[in-house]
Amino acid sequence: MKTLKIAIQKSGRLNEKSVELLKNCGLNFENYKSSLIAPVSNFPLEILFLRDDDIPEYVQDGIADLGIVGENVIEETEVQVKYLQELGFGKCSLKLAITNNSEITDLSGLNGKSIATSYPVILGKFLQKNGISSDIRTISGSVEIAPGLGLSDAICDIVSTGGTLKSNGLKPFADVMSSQAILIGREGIEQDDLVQELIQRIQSVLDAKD
Ligand code: PRT
Ligand code: ZN
Repeated sequence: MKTLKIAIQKSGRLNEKSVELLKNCGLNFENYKSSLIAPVSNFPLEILFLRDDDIPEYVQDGIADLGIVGENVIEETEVQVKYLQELGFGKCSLKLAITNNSEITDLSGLNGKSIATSYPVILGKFLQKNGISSDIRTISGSVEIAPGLGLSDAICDIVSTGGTLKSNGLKPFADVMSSQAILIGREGIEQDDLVQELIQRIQSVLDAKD
């Protein structure tokens, strides 16, 4: 019998809820922090624990059949994968933000300005759609400190409570995309009986929460 593989985040904001969801689906597995693969004892499934950034490509390339990852990461990596189920956790927004004393008042004010982000692909498409031409500065983390350091005029980053923006003297200015954790699968995998069984179990768990 074949064994499916599902990739979830090894540690970070989506790890705990992903593990909890799979356990609530009745799947038995050990969740050792040290192991990268956990076999499920009562379903033909293996769980791969990965950096979230790697999950979309692993699923696209068939190294994993399924994955749980934020929509922001899927869109940024521009992969060909199937959206199977919205999971309702990991909710956040990708927003443009400016300093509290910024003179920018609308999107067109970003023309010719620099924007720091870890999401150059999504931001680039958003700016193009809105006819704005800015200098995108890609940095991999601590984006919120960029304006204070004089590295950029604005930022585009993930916001959930808004606390990080506030404590860095920034204010949200425009919504670029909203995101949540999504169950993705490689193209065609949704036809598989085992995948359908798993999606049904996930949907029952999510329905029971409503
Ligand atoms: O190690 P690995 O690469 O796997 O993890 P990571 O550090 O890249 O990602 P992680 O664990 O931080 O986030 C995983 C996913 O959770 C993201 O891709 C989003 O889909 C989702 N998510 C939900 C968030 C947040 N909420 C969030 N608040 N991701 C990041 N943040 C950060 C944000 O970047 C900012 O620095 O939290 C800060 C803002 O939070 P607030 O509450 O102050 O607004
Ligand atoms: Zn990551």
